[in-house]
Amino acid sequence: MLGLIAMGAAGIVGGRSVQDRLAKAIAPIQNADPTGLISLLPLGATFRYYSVTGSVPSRDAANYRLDVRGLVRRPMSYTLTDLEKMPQTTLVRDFQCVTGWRVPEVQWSGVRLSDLLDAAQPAADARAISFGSFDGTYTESLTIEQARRSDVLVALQMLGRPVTHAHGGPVRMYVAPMYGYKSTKWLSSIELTADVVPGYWEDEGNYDVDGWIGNSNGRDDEPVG
Ligand SMILES: Nc1nc2c(c(=O)[nH]1)N[C@H]1C(S)=C(S)[C@@H](COP(=O)(O)O)O[C@H]1N2
Ligand SMILES: [Mo]
Repeated sequence: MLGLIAMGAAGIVGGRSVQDRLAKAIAPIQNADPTGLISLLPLGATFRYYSVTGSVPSRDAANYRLDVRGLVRRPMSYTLTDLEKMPQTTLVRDFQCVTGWRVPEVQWSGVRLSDLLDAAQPAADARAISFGSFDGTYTESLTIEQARRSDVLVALQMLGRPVTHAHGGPVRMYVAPMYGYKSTKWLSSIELTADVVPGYWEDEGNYDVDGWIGNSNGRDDEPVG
């Protein structure tokens, strides 16, 4: 009881309470875990399934579309088959969430985002990308320079098989050099914008817009270099 009161007093830091941040970090786990048990387990080397919305519709080759739009000369709309026919890149990297869990050596395959940007021909004033999800809520952002890196993929495969619905399939982002929140699940749109539009957690959780792994955001107990 005393401990709880002490935590409450210590919780008001920098205008945003620790409890507030914790509640927001834990909420996505509870959304994906109606039993509430997962959030009681110690964080280990396994994936959490995150969604900021209660349920997400399934999409497959019959109805999946990825739109590339905004400040581009050639707006594009890709089917899953279109994406599968493009050159695929495979990466094996640790996957790390800012809340402290990390999965070692995860294999990802997909189309380089830079290939999709080349096809769309960004206008001269396009300096950033805003990613949309068919969950209807989640958003993320990158600068064009970050988006053109060869380790930024529109991922079709994860762990050697098609990305599952729970992991954001059929198509999700995989931004290898950044924390997991930059990798939008259930990817539906790639919009070129003049300036960076901060994403869902950058607004709601005050996460860094530049989510480089190692810049711990003050949330990660064991950053990797
Ligand atoms: N659409 C959507 N994408 C998302 C999220 C989300 O809640 N919704 N969570 C992000 C966060 S914080 C992380 S760590 C990863 C988790 O991916 P996973 O659910 O496949 O483990 O997805 C990211 N992409
Ligand atoms: Mo995360």
